[in-house]
Amino acid sequence: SDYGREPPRHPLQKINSKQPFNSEPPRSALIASYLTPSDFFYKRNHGPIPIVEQIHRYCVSISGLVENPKELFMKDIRALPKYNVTATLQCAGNRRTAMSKTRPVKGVGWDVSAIGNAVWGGAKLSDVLELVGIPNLTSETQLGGKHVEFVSVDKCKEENGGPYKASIPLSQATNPEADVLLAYEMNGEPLNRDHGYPLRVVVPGVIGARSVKWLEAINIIAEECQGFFMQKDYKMFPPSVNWDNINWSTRRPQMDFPVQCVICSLEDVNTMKPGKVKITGYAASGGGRGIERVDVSVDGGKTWMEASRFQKSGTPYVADGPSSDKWAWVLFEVTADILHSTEIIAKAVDSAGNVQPEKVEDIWNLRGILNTSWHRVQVQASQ
Ligand code: MTE
Ligand code: MO
Repeated sequence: SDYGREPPRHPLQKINSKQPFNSEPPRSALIASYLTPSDFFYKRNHGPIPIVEQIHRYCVSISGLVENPKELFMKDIRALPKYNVTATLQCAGNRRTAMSKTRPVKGVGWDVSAIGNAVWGGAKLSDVLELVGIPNLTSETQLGGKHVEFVSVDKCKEENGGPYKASIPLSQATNPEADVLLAYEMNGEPLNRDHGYPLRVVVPGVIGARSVKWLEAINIIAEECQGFFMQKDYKMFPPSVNWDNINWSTRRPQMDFPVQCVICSLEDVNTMKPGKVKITGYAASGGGRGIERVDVSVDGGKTWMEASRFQKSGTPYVADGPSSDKWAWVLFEVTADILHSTEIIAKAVDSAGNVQPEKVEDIWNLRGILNTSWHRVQVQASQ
């Protein structure tokens, strides 16, 4: 079958679906380091992993509304200035399993680890687009509301066997500060097959679905990409919409991810001896917004403590500060005395003052995306 040549995966990856392959690491792996090693990085696929054998023949075509359509080989992309961007990738379906406990939702079940933080190395999309005559301009009149579509080589059943695709606005694609990359490295190593070898898009601050892997074509188009994953999936609906009354065209494709925060040092239910407990996890927001604050409660939300936040050790983390990685998560840590059985909660505030919803019920949606409700874990104190 098409699934006969899948790459090897680390045995600690918890498999949520085999074909296509979807897996996430245990919670504890995420807080073991600021950068997530590719072995522990979640894998989110909609079809078999493509095989690219003759790398010197591999090329990306750039066409559509451009003056000079081009085919770029890996050597052409490597000849452009190389950037290393630390960016967190998060699947819109992260924490879906918890949402489905309120009411069933459609989609692959994920615990809290459909997220990872890596250094992506590659060319800036804005530089690539200059090669076909599109200047680095953010003026809307110049760009005329156009979009940049990314097309892969994988075969997805949602696309009737066609490739995975997505688009972003041309204004974001041509803006060097948006740091959109065509990446060929992850954490200093060549991308591996699971993560898009030989070349993938990385759109920092945006749900993972727009970071197309195994990139084959870039099209400059007048309208948003009409593919399944833009128009019939990865859209946020209110709790009143169900599969009988859904009208997909009433919503826009989700782009930036909202502020998120998760405790990773504990499972959903824990037994422990009363005493001091270190509570650790991640917090991240989309659109380049930093994390202003992380609040932790060890009494079910009656009182709150502020957690300390960090990215690289040694440098103090300041939200949106000059030395912070603006597209990356922060890890947080707080130590508390736990004397009785209780509920521990974490929630974050981003640099725009956005907060997380308290209850998952209030943001339930039929596709089970963007579960950013306060993260809760139960602790049973045992003598
Ligand atoms: N690109 C292709 N070609 N095919 C896919 O199935 N999945 C998307 C995105 N890019 C996908 C893709 C989704 S939904 C996510 S969350 C990220 O890739 C996951 O990237 P990762 O597997 O490297 O973690
Ligand atoms: Mo995703």
